Amino acid sequence: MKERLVSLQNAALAELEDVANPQELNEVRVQYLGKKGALTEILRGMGQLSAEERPVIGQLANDVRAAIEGALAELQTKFDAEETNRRLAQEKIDVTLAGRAPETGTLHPLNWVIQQVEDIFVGMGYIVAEGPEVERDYYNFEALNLPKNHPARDMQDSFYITDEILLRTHTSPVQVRTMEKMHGEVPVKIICPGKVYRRDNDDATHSHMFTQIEGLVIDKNVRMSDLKGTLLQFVQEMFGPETQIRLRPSFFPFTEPSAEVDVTCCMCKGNGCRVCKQSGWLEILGSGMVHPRVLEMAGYDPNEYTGFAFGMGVERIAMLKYGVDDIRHFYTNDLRFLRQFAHD
Ligand code: 2U9
Repeated sequence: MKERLVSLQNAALAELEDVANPQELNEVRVQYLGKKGALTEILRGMGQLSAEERPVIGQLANDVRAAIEGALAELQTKFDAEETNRRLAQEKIDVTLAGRAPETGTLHPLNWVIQQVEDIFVGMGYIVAEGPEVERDYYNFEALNLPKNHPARDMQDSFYITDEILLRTHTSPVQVRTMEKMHGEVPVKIICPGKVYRRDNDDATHSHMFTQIEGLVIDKNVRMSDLKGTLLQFVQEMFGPETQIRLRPSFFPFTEPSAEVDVTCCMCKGNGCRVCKQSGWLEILGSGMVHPRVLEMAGYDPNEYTGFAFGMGVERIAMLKYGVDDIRHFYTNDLRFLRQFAHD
């Protein structure tokens, strides 16, 4: 048995000399030290040994195991180091290589128009105000002189959440909330951009969600001529210095008197074209003097203060300014469309 153990050790160590990779190393390990390996096989015969022989052979068997395990571990360390070196060489990165520029997005055309309109009005001393899109019936309708039976409050036209709560149909509630917060202080000079919701069927010119910008000024001695001068200044900065405006009488429950505002067509400079249907004019705004009841409900004495307000659809402005023929282009996020508005 002693001879068998010694020759087993010699055979194992000789075989290990020719081992070239971790797979072969493992095969040798299984062959000699595995559960069904050669060493186990020899040790099975231990039972037949005498009481004197057993500890001697046992010790020898342990030495043989230790010698083979030592040789295996040494080779394993060598293969591990080789593998580490191989990976270090293969996965080396050149930190001096020039980086790849990240792809940056561009401002969405609607946000760009909002930014331009805000810049123009901030230049005239206005403050930008925002408010919730889920709104109370009171702020969206009641406070704007739209009584309970008014057709614009029809359940068919608005997205109601409960009897008292709905998705705002215009940004006007932001103005009402601002007036309340000002507690009768003047001047109020605000511009309110934001999303609004109406139960329309979507088509080339309608969307159930669109973007508005409304403005409100309240002070002493605010007149219709202030409204007209403000809007003229705005459209000339927005569409070019030759742009003219024309006011047509209109009706809104929250303004009196009310006017719809046309600008000279930015496509044909007022000469008549397909876009303006040969009229030379494009409708872009609604406006008027704030209704005395609206002032009063929000805490402003209509005998002391007057105000003007106006509202515009951002999509419509963008469509006219950039010649976009379908409002749905703004929401479908086709990069070929959006990239046309990339600018510095
Ligand atoms: C308060 C008082 C008055 C806001 C106004 C309009 C006229 C208007 C439309 C333009 C196109 C909506 O997007 S659109 O469909 N808006 O015509 N909006 S005056 O009047 C107000 C607002 C708030 C407290």
